[in-house]
Amino acid sequence: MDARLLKIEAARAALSHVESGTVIGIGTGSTAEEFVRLLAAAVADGMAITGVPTSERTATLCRELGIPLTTLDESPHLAVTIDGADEVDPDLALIKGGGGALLREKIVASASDRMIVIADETKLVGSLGRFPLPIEVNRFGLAATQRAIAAAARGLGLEDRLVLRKAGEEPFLTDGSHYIIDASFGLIPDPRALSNALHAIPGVVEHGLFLDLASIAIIAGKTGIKTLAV
Ligand code: ABF
Repeated sequence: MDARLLKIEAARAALSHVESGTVIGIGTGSTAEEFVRLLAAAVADGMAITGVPTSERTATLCRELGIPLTTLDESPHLAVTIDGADEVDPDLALIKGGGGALLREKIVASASDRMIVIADETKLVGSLGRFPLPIEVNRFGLAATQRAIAAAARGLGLEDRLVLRKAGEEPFLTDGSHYIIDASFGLIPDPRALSNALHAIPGVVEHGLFLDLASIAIIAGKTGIKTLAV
């Protein structure tokens, strides 16, 4: 079964966790896009849903497909957020941010009673870190922030290969006008220690380790759907 069909299957299963009459967070990425398309069909069939998008890209897609939108300022408490991930470990710790939307994704997920991750089986890992960790950083003092991230990595016995994400020849800018550093730390045995070390660096706005946020992961594989819960 090809990857897109797996994403659609995971997205379809997530729809059953969404109740009509609620406000939900809507993630970014190709799997989340499949969920948006299925949600739009359910809204067209009469499901009363209002969405809080996690990126301008997702907001545009929702508007094009007729999904009513609101903001966290109008609805600061969400029933559930449905979003993708780059890696999911057995404790449902995630690496996210491949889509460049990690800050708004983490803000929206944190404002939700539940976060449900939808992914194909290639995202399941035994230990996080094969996928470079996206770190959203302030543009001011970039070199000093990079130096501090590398020092924090070495202090935790991790590799410290940092790459500034580009969009063509220019640095990639997030919806919040920040830069993203993709950090290849190698396997991350203690995600919480790394999260704490990164949060201690003033130039770090947020990072793509999502800890204690996802309560359910819906994983679509060749043998069917697997639902992990913590
Ligand atoms: C977004 O979707 C990102 O945080 C995450 O990196 C990405 C996963 O994308 P895809 O579903 O396209 O694999 O949530």
